[in-house]
Parts: sequence; structure tokens; C-alpha cells
Amino acid sequence: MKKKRAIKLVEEKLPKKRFEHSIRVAETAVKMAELFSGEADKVELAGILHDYSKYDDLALMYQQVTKYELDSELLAYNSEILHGPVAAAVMKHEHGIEDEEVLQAIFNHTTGSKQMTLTEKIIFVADYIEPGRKQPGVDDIRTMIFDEKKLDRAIYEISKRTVMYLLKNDKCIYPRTIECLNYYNLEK
Ligand code: DGI
Ligand code: FE
Ligand code: FE
Ligand code: FE
Repeated sequence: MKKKRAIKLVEEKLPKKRFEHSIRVAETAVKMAELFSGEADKVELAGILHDYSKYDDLALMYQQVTKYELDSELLAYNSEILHGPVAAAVMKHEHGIEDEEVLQAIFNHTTGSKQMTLTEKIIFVADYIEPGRKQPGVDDIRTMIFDEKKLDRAIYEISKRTVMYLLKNDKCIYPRTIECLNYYNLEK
């Protein structure tokens, strides 16, 4: 899929704020690709499309999990966990995206995963640090990336902060989130 078509898809589907977030994730991801010798075209496309399913009706998402034979464990979770895997399946089956790296980056953008490809890593981090993000301490992660160039360290820090936030708010933690946390703790 060409960039222009991806932008049009997302612009027509998502609210303006979420569309603008998607563009900033893509822009941040392209900058990171330059820094870490990643593939700019891939991260740009994944960045534009990563939140495509974010506001889909939960019932529709559950239907898509079944239709596209995604892990049935997903059915126990809400749209926060579902929107990445569902968007990846929709892009593959309904919009003809074949690049597995792009699809994986969309799939895992919320939870991360162990042994991520460079494209996946970049999208996972760019989603967290794009210039519109205001989480406390997000500048520490930006420094880790743009000054220290420590990608795996940044992934660990993001996972850790996400898990701490989830525990504090009595949310369920998806197994892949923990897998990511542990893997990049050892890798960092
Ligand atoms: O879609 P975005 O808001 O751009 O960002 P995202 O896809 O990274 O989603 C972030 C949300 O997902 C954030 O509120 C935390 C939540 N999240 C991440 N990992 C888990 C999770 N929620 C649950 N319940 N369990 C997780 O493991
Ligand atoms: Fe998301
Ligand atoms: Fe994220
Ligand atoms: Fe996002």
C-alpha cells in the first residue's frame, strides 16, 4: 500500500485527534529509522495504520478475532489490547498488505513482544514518544532514543512504566506485555 492511500484510509476512519497522532507516530518512526538504520517506508506505513481499529465497536472486534482466526485469548480483553491485532488482520485480509514486518508492528504496537524486529521496536517506541504525548517522564524516553540511542533500554522503560500504570489502576496485564518486559529487562 502506498503512503497516500494509507493516509486517506486513516483520515476517513479516525477522529481528527487520533488521525493526527497517527501521522506524528509515522513521522517519529521515520526519524528513528534514520537513527537506527531501519526501513523508513515500512515504519512510516505501520505508523500511519497502527491505530486504524482503535475505535471499532467491541462486538465487531470480537467478530474479527474469530473471522481472522486470531488467538481466542484476546476475547477476554478490551479494545486497548484488541485494536492492534485486529488492525493487522484487517490490513492483511481487507487491504492487501503483505509485508509481515509492517503487519507485526501494527499487531504488537500496544503490548510489545519478545524478540521484536527493528520495525516493531520503532513503532512500539514511536507510539509512546511522539511529540503529542505528555505522560510524566516521557522526556526521559526521548533522551534515551535521540541522545543516547538506546532502543532496547527505552523498550524496557516503556514496558515497565506501562505495567506499573496498569497495576496501579487494577487492570489486567496481557501475557505478551509481561513477555516484553522480561525479555527487554535482560536485553537492555
Ligand atoms: O492506541 P494508543 O493510545 O496510541 O496507544 P497503545 O495502543 O499503546 O495503547 C495504550 C493503552 O493500552 C494504555 O492505556 C495502556 C494499555 N495497555 C498496554 N498494555 C496493556 C494495556 N492494557 C491492558 N489491560 N493490559 C495490557 O497488558
Ligand atoms: Fe494503539
Ligand atoms: Fe503504545
Ligand atoms: Fe497509537
